[in-house]
Amino acid sequence: MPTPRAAVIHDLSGFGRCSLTEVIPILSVMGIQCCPMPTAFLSTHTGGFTGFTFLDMTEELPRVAEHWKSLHLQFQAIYSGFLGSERQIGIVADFIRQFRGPDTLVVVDPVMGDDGKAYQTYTPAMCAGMERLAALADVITPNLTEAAFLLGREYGDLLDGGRALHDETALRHLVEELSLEGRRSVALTGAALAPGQTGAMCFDARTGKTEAVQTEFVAHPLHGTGDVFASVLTGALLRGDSLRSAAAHAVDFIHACAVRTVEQGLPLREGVDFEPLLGRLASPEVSHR
Ligand code: PXL
Repeated sequence: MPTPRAAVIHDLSGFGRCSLTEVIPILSVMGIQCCPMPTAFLSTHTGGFTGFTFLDMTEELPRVAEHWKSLHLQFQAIYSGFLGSERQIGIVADFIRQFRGPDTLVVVDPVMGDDGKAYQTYTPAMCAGMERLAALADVITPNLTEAAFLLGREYGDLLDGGRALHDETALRHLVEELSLEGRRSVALTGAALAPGQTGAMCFDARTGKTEAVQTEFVAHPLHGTGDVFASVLTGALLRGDSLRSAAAHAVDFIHACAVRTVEQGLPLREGVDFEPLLGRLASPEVSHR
C-alpha cells in the first residue's frame, strides 16, 4: 500500500503552535505524506499575540498548483485551514476541483474565528467566501463561532442565546443543518453536553447518524486545538476509521495534550504541548480508505 498523500493548505506560523507546525507532524506520525501549500507566513499566530508579521502567499499558490498539475500529482486527501486572503477562497476551490479524484477525502476546516469573533486577519468577505469553499468538502470541522458564520446567524443566537449550550437536541440539529441536507459530514468542535465537558458533535454523511464524543473540559482558551482536532481526524479517516471513531481519537488526544500543558503551567497562547505525545498517534497500519 503506497503511503497516502495529503495536500495541506494552511498558514505557517513560526511561534505559537497551530496550523502547519501541528498538521505536518501529526499527519506524518500517522503515516501520511504531507505536501504543504502555505497560505501565509506569520511570526506567530494571531490569537493572543499582537505585532505579528504576515506574509501573504496568495500569488504563489496558483503557481504551485500549476507545477503540481504538470507533475500529475494525486492526493488521497486535500485538507485546508487558515487562509491568507479573500482571493485564496477561489484559488483553494479551484485546487480542490482540479485535484479531487474519486477517492480523495476533502476536509475543509472553515477557520474564521473563536468565541464569537473573527480572527484579526479575517474580513467579512473572507468569512462569506468560506461558506462557498466549505460547500466542496466531504467533511467540515467548524467550532461554534464558525458554525454561526457558515449559517449566517448571530453567535449569540446560535444555541438560544446560551440557554441551549448543553442541549444535545439543539447540538444535533445544528450539525444536521450544517450537513447541507446530508451531503457532507460535520464534526462540530467545542460541543459540550454538560458543564465541565467538551468534545465534538458529529454528523456522518456516510451513515446519516449523528453522534457525540465527550471528554472532561480542561482549560480555555486553548490555541491551535482546532488544527490538532482536524489533523488527527483527517489522519484517522484516511486510515479507514469512522467519523465518530476519528473524532474520538482527536478529542482524546487533545484532552491528553491539554492536561500536560496545564499541569506544567505553560502559557496557553503558545499552544498545547503535543510533541511529547505524538507517539500515541503512530499506527503501523495506515490504509487508504
Ligand atoms: O488555529 C487557527 C489559526 C491558524 N492560523 C493562525 C491563527 C489561528 C487562530 O488564531 O491565528 C495564523
